Amino acid sequence: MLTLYGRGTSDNVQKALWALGETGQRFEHVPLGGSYGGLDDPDFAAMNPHRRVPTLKDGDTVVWESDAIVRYVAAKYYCGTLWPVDVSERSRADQWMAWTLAHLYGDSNLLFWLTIRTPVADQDAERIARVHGRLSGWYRLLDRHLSVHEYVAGERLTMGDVPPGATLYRYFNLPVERESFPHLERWYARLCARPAYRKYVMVSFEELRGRLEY
Ligand SMILES: N[C@@H](CCC(=O)N[C@@H](CS)C(=O)NCC(=O)O)C(=O)O
Repeated sequence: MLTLYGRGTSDNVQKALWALGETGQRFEHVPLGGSYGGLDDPDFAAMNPHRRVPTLKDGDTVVWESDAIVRYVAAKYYCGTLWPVDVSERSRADQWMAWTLAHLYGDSNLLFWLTIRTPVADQDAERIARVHGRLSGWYRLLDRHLSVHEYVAGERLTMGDVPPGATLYRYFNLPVERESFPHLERWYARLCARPAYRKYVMVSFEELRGRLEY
């Protein structure tokens, strides 16, 4: 049995769910963390000593860290599609996953916390502008890349699209003034046309509004 643990409002869980959804594999989704709790349950802690979501269990195999889960799911269940067989194409996909984690994701997540999870009365406009400026720089770079490619690793969807693509629903729904990113927007529209993206990434974040803690 394939089981994915983690609340669907977590952007890291969304990456894993989206990848699983793309494969068409049947899997069980167990919401955990946030208002669901359960991260300190001994059974869960035995699977994932870091006690965070997402966590994947596939028979005797346990994988945690969302990008590791995306790679596992791609390699095992969508080889040749999400997981490119060609080493050069795979390294391009991998490179954008690593770049997202090292640069884009931190600012994307921070901007979400500053504008959505922080109560309006406590929000710091200067800090928001600074972080948004940095994030725009990352999206500008990606926009330039996408001006000559349909997807991040080339001309079709791969696992490389998952981490950067999963940041976009939130970004395009944050209360900030965005500059125009025509190629990024075209790519986002393509992702929005995918049933798995709509189901698992385009998820309301209202329950997180104003909540710095659970
Ligand atoms: N680097 C980890 C981050 C894991 C993480 O911090 N997950 C958060 C949700 S995004 C979590 O478990 N928070 C505790 C909670 O939701 O209660 C990954 O990519 O999986």
